[in-house]
Amino acid sequence: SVWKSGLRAVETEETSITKSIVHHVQTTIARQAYNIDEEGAYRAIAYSVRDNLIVNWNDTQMLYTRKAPKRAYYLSLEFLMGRTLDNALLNLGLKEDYQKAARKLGFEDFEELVESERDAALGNGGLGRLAACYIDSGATCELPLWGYGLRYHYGMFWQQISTDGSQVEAPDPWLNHANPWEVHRPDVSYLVRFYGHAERIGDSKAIWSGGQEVMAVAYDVPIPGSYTRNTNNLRLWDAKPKRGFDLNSFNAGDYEKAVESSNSAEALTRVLYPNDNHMVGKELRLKQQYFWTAASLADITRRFKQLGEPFSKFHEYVAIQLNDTHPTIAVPELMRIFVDEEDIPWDQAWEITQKVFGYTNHTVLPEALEKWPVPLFQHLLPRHLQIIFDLNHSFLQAVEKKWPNDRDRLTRMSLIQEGFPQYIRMAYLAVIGSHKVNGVAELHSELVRTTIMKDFVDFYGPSKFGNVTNGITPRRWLDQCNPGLSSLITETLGGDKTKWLKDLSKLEGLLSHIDDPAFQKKWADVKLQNKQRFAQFIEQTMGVKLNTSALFDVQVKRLHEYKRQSLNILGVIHRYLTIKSLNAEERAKVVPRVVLFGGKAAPGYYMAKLVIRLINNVAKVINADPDLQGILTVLFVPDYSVSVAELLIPASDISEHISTAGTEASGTSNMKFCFEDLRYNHQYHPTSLEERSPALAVVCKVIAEGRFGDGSIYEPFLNTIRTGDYYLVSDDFDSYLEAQKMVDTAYQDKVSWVKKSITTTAKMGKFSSDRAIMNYAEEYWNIEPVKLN
Ligand code: 26Y
Repeated sequence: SVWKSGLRAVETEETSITKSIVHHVQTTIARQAYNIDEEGAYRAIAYSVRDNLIVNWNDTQMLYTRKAPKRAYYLSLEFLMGRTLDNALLNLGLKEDYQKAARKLGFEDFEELVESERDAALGNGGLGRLAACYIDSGATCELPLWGYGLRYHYGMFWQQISTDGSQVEAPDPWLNHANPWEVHRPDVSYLVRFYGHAERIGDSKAIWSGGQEVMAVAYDVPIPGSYTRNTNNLRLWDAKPKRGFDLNSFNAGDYEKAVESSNSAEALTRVLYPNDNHMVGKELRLKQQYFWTAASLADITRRFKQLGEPFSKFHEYVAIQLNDTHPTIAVPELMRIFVDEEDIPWDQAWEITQKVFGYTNHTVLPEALEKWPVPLFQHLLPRHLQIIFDLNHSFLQAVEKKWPNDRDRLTRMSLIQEGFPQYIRMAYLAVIGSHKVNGVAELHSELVRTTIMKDFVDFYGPSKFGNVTNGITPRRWLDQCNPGLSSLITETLGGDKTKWLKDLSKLEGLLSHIDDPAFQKKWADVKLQNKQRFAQFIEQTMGVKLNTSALFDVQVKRLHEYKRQSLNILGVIHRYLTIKSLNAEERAKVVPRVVLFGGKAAPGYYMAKLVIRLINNVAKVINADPDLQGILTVLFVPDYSVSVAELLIPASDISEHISTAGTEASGTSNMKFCFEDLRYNHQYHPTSLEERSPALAVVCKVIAEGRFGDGSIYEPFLNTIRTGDYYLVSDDFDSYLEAQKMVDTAYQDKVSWVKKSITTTAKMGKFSSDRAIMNYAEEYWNIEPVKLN
């Protein structure tokens, strides 16, 4: 076949694959081949696949070292990877061979083996999953691109739903199971300092000493490209105490304190903070940010130094992308390395620094913009605070020069927000430290330019502020999770999967088949099979039967007020009340629906958790009502994750993106920017809920009266709608119901629905993360592909 010959040292003949698996059964996991369970078989297969990845990884890294191209580094505090085995096998083109080998060893159902892998859930949601898609595309596009992140011992929490319908969080100790996909590199380690004191010497340099030192140790995760041998690296840092434990305390006879101090070092990479789009100013979180950033920059500068080039050329070899403001401390850290450690004059150091960094903004929500108290910085990172104040000083001088005597402007643009305490505005620091800033969708980037960054656009000019529309990897999100559709597309487009999988614009070729009834039938059959696959999963895990001929209406995303799961569930209640009021004959005409919710709420987010509770209790009532059987089913799928998404998304007919206009960074729908005016109306011309939406008033009344369990529980939620209604649920409720009616009508015309579905897929080409990553490579990083043969 096309691909097999692409592997070098590790043979891919079926017999040698079997041999390699058996070898790992007997050695790596130390068992007998005849006495092995699913989990053991999964691990042996994973180690065998990893052998292939490592050979390719080594060759790729040697090639990059030899050719010394400019490299890009993606700094992200989150990489929401999900499972690796299936993805790696597909990218290598070895899935069938491994399937056959597994069968020989007595494992008929390969998917079951694949499912015994745990998700690597090192991210919250969109931003973390984006990072995972981007490193897949970086490898596929053969770009010299590495990711840098943290090796959290506990990933995103495991969400359970208690009997009263509430979210309960449990830890996710994913590393308690061996992780075959990482390579521990104790030889790659750096010391990272915290606290201590900074003493100025001269007018720009300083010496930072004392405090605490923590060791950062590298764990490398190979990232295979799709149908290429190029295999990139995701380097995750783990924290270790400098010397096992604190020797000083030990010698002083305080064994417990010694161990305690080692605990505090290891606490750094203990857990992923489960907040999404909401800033919580915890010291440990800032420590994580600096620890990861400092280790990554130390590693990047060490690699640069091996080239033997002068630091004046640093930006010709290094591009660093800041995934949101989380790594912004990298800006003063690189200045510290240049000025304090490498003796580079301040002005030159600043010029190079700005050329190195690019900053991606993912939100305009004020509550998500990072601000850190100056006193905390002073304590934890005294040298960085000096650098930030020095940078701010010369930046404000430049602003003053451009707009003399404009005090308001200086106050607005300062890196420091005045007050008690003062705060450091991380987004502004990221902007002044970067050569380019981008938003993640056309609409969002325009909002960045005209709202939160307006003053900076005036100062630097518009060319510094661009857009890179987000993308997703078609490998995981089409080929891997929807094999039925993938095969149908391949057979329709001429038999070579790699052609469209690596150039997604080729999907447009589907349009010429859109009127072919046989093709339409196959397309609809794939959807039905995906619904059946998902229904089976739901029956096994939740004991609920789903009507697979119903319209599957899905809203899966983090629980957040701005995303308005509230609007959806209130609409569901309205639908329920409407159906209840119909007679049997009318009911038979209703378009059946399965409404699926999924997503986690930040553990401290009271209102989001209350909405989860409401959804679950509405589901309980509706699903138990014989009048609604097969017509309306509502489910909250617990513990939504990458792996659940891979089952659920292919089964969906519609997906709801109903956030308040302008709040979802990557929302591309043409909602109007009218929320300011509407909020003004609420504040100054308060009208009752009955006036704003009689239909919604009834729904709220029914909740309050206790139809879905004790109504008083939901009072705080209902009050957010009755008064203030910051997220404009009542303003949009009636038109939301109208839109849902249109969906029902459209769904009844099966042929036209299938055609809509085909058109949607055919026009998805632009949203491949390959296009997005090439956009970054060309316009932000100035890097080029380096192909491994
Ligand atoms: C400051 C900290 C608490 C924080 C932590 C996580 C702030 C933000 C986040 C996560 C943000 C996030 O996931 N944003 C999403 O990024 C996606 C990729 O660009 C967008 O598609 C999505 O609209 C945006 O909400």
